[in-house]
Amino acid sequence: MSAVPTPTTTGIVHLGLSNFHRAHQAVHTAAALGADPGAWGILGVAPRSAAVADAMAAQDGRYAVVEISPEGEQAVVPGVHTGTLVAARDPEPVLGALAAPSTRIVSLTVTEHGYTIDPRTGGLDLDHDGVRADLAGGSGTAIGLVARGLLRRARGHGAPVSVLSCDNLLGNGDVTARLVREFAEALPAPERNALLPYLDTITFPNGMVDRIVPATTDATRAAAARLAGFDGFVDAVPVPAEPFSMWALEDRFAAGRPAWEHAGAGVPGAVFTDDVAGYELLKLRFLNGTHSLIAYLGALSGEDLIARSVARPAIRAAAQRVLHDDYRSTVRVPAGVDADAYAAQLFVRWSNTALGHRTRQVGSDGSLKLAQRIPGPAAEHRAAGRLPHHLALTVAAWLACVAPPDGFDPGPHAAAMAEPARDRLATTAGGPLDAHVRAGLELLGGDPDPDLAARTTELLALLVGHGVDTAVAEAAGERSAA
Ligand code: CS2
Repeated sequence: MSAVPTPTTTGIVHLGLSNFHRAHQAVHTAAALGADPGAWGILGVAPRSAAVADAMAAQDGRYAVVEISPEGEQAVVPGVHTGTLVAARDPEPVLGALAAPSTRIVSLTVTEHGYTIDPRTGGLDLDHDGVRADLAGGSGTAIGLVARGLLRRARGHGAPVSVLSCDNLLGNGDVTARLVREFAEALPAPERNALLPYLDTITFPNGMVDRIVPATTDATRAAAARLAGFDGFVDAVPVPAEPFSMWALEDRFAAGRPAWEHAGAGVPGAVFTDDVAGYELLKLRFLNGTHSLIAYLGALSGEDLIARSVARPAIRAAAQRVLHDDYRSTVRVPAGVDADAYAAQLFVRWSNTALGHRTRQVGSDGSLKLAQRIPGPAAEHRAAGRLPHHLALTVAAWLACVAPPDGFDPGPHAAAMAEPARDRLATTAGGPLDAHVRAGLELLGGDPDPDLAARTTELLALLVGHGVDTAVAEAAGERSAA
């Protein structure tokens, strides 16, 4: 249950009322305020959907985080939200909150998809309809909304603020800063000239976020009812989460921050470090990169859950290989971190069957997620003359799931994955496999390396022709001549 009285002042406006925010930043903020109270209540802003925002409002901002481990469940009630809004429905109050002098942090969990990045350039997608509408005065995209909120601050009191991305993007603060700046530069002169100098006075700290947070189910609601014991209402929007949580951040906050270094509410304190890049690479590659491979191979094997997927010997072996052979050598492990222990712990975290984390959730938005996970390490291996077979297998398994070659049925879990590039990839799915693979690799970024493309094509042919076990054995160089 909540250890802290709900704060009354909003210090943080958070965009993206996702389960991830509600089980990570909100819980770390509860820990911080439990140890060191302050004016750091969170106003939660949902971009479009009113479901969670309205349910939370009806519950006075309270909800339970149900921590699920194989040993059992326990509930924590963060109780740090001062209110909720829906940006598409209430744009004016949201802009007002972003611009309020009492707002000292603007944070985001809008997923890789929400940053409106052009995958070809890595910059802001100026052809995106939403970005164009926002440049003309709207505030419908995350970057547009942040920029318009900052513009209002710039034209008003001019007090500094920090913009804190909590998404799985490499250099998430730097990326957000660059996108906001590109947006500002594309504005008409009066707005541009007001916003650009203000951007120099604020900060965009980088951070690494880590907690596995599945979607809410009826089982989560039943557990919350059993464990959280709210008086007078049934929690409609509890969040399931694994017990593990980690947050590594740069301590560059232009207008202060909660004392997130404190442990509490079931989570350890955040790590403040100048080497966030090391933590990000470790996490994005060891965890997220391997997670993607498990999800795609699992879905292709008919598995609904990550835990059941990683329990399959072939998938477990492939996960070990991608992590240790293809990711590990590309990560400069931060001082004081035991990479072996982190890797071993990952397999325990992924094996948490009770958590119910689904292959379709991790496999969704693959074109955007893999762009963060594959091209960087693949290029490092190619530059050193090595072929990263299991990165090729990851791309092949992604394509088999979301852009299956004609005549191949990847099964219901793959079919249920959301993929923004599905239509685009479908245009090459009926043609030669090598052209299809090239199109897929191009979408992840850059000019595909020919050897990587050829290896990916071979593995895709095996996946769709002979199944997961054969493709895994081939990637590991263990396929018998027969
Ligand atoms: C997962 C992440 O869906 C995904 O792509 O890899 O959401 C993962 O569960 C979190 O990043 C864990 O910190």
